Amino acid sequence: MQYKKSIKAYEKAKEVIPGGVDSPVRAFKSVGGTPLFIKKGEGAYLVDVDGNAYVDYVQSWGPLIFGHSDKTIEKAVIKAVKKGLSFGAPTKAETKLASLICGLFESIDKVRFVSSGTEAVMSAIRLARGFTCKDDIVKFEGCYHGHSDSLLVQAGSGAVTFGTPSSPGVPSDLTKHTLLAKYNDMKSVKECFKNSKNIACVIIEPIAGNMGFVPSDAKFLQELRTLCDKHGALLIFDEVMSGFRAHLKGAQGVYETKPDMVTFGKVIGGGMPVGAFGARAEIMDKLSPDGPVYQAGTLSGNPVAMAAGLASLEKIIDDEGLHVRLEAKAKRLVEGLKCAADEAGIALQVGAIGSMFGFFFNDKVVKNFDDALTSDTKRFALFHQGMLKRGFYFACSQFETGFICDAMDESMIDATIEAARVVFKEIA
Ligand code: KE4
Repeated sequence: MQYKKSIKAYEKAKEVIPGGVDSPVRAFKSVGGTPLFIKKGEGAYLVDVDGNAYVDYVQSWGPLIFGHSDKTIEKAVIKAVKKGLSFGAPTKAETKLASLICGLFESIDKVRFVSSGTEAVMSAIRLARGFTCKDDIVKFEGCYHGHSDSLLVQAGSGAVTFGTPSSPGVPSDLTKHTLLAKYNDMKSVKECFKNSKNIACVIIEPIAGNMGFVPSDAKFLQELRTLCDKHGALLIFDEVMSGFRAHLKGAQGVYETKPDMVTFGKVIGGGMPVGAFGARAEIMDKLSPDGPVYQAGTLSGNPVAMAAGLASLEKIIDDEGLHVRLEAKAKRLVEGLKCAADEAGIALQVGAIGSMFGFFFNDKVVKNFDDALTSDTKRFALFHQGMLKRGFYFACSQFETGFICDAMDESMIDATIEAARVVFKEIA
């Protein structure tokens, strides 16, 4: 493979865009090489500006559960575009998508749409603080909830990829209200509640995807629920990534525990900019214009984005076997990778739930951020490079998650495993 046009495009981009990218993790900094500039996506494939094709296990970091250029979603978007791009006024499409989401989750009576996962979480935190009249929040080391100030503390994803889990520019006056706990560790959460009587909410990725793929223990989630009830704090499930990816009902379809509030993104926009947060009416009615908690957005509920989200969600809901099919492919992939790594004598931890999967170059099971950080990121980088040049596009960081889309078939999965068998031997 040659990357001449990507290299040229990257140099040009760096002249006018910081780091040449609009989101840091895309810069390939932790895996080396030039970020690929993409010409198009087709089904399970990405094609870069040099004409190289790749089986895409990133799928825009989660949104594209049906793969690229899905005809159903494309048709819905084109139909919406012909009626106008944006009105700044309510449309029935917003009500339809909100009703679809509320119908799936018993813990959600109402939903507010925004334009990104960051905006959904930022708004949910403000609402939790407004509803409880408390200021402190608990988050978990390694969980990433977007880049709003209060949450850029020991965050995962791009923040940890660049070793800046807590970012400059965030005043300590703000982060002093963010208490940190360890994922899957109740003792550390109880410590937070001992240190503060002012906790508005606990926010968690119930299936963490931003320290690498780390599912929570069911018992841990249930104990979180009990502790939040005891102290009058809201439990927020950040399902921006796991929503509709782990299961039709996200983590709530995998675990018994019910949250007070849920944040969504990615899949609910079908590839267009959509975020959302939802809860029971008692909480959501605190939001302006009926309630005092202010939250707003020019393009919130944008009709074109709503059309893409509706088409995506309706297709998911109508396809009862979708998540079973995707999980079977995810498990086929990770079990194949594990077997290939074992043959090469490489320690690999693997996992998959629904269409989400992950693996760590690590000889121990990863249960939290500290464990994840002991992974061999140099070997991950060599794996990433080796797979890329063989036409397989994995997330460009050990601290991310991979995705299976419905456009992938078993032959692609098996070809990925065969390529990995060669790469593992090379990097052993
Ligand atoms: P966005 O603002 O990027 O739409 O959503 C933020 C967010 C919130 N919560 C969770 C659980 C998330 O995974 C994300 C965003 N995920 C990353 C991928 N790990 C987005 C990729 C990027 O930052 O470029």
